[in-house]
Amino acid sequence: MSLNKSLLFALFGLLATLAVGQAERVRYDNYRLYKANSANEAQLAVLKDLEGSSDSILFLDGVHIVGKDVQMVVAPHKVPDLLDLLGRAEIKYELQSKDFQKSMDEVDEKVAIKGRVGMTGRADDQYNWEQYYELEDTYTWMIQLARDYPHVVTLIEGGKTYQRRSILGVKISKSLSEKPGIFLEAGIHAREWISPAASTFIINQLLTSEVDSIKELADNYNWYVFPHANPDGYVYTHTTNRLWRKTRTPYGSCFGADPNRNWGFHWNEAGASDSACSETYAGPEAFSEIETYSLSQYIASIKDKIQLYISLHSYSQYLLYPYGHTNELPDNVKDFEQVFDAAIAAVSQRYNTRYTGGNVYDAIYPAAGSSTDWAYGTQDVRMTFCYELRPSSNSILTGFRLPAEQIIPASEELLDSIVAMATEVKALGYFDK
Ligand code: 0X9
Ligand code: ZN
Repeated sequence: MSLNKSLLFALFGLLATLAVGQAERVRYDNYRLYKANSANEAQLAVLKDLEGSSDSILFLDGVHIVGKDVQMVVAPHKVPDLLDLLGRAEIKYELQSKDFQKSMDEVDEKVAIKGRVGMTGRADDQYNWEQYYELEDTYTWMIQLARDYPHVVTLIEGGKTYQRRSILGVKISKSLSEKPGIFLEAGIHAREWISPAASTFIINQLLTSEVDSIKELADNYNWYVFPHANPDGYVYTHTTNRLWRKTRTPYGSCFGADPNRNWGFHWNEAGASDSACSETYAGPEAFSEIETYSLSQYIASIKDKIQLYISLHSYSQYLLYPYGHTNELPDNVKDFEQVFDAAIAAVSQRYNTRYTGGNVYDAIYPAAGSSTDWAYGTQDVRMTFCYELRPSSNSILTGFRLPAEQIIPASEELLDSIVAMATEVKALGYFDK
């Protein structure tokens, strides 16, 4: 072989390695999906121990409550050990899928083809809500909005990520006069793709809708919207592992902390883990993650301008309010209940979609260190809510992968709900602060 040729081969090999290193996707071929259920504290402890110790088992739910189902995606080599452990602890379980990859492939999510947005300027190339987008596409769209609506849309930055990406947001403000503020945070959990998609739907509606109730929302409030509170995680769900949840900070042999367990209010007191391999790792300390730290600094800088804070997650169709670290109720719980009732009545109006919920600790599970608890507990934002969007809790195989044709209906009903929420929050006087 000539020198040139062998050099070429070497180069090709190097490029191939680089490409593989960057782009190879995690697959779940022959992984099994099990559902287990603990009958007592001892059994719960066995499941908890597994959750923090093995990344051959991906827990799709938190392990916090006796009697609550937990879904586990189990690597083939780990199946015998797991069944042995469950058997010895007499924990009840059921096989849900023999091949998790195949089950996932049966659901076509529809993802935007990279580089399509704005490439030709054709109408069907426009950013839309019939598909999911990559981070870059949404950022490009937001930057264009600031150009298209120079007196209304301002780009804001909630800091940088571990991998030095920008946490980009938009402020929507229709006039310079003082107005109450609504903060909308989405995408803090990377795999919950409906959350950023719904947030950009809302941005678009606030800017373009002719519907009176939506025009009022746009006219009467300043909006601060961050579609991607965890950009590194979101990029990783596109390039590598669709089911990634956390940030991408390396911690020993595992990666990432749970950015919704990392905020500095009763941090790590309940429903969070000390193990870096856990999906609910609280991090080594409060605000260890640059994403939560820098976004919290931004929020603190405008805290007097925000009266309502909304965090978007999926899935299960819940609406939640503080607290996550204790079953004690917030002092204005009566007001929370009143707003909650109006908001969940409104969410079902259009498509009969049923939401439930209440205070985090009782309605779902203990979960300390969330953004909404921090905003309520330390920033004096007196109305903070968390939506768990579609699908419902029994849609195990769709779960975080809500088909794209549901982005619009899920977002429409969410906006109906937020209209009702804002109306109620206003009636209670919270926007007068
Ligand atoms: O566990 C979570 O962080 C949320 N559920 S999810 O399935 N999206 O991970 C619930 C968080 C609710 N807690 C607060 N927002 N306080
Ligand atoms: Zn979430």
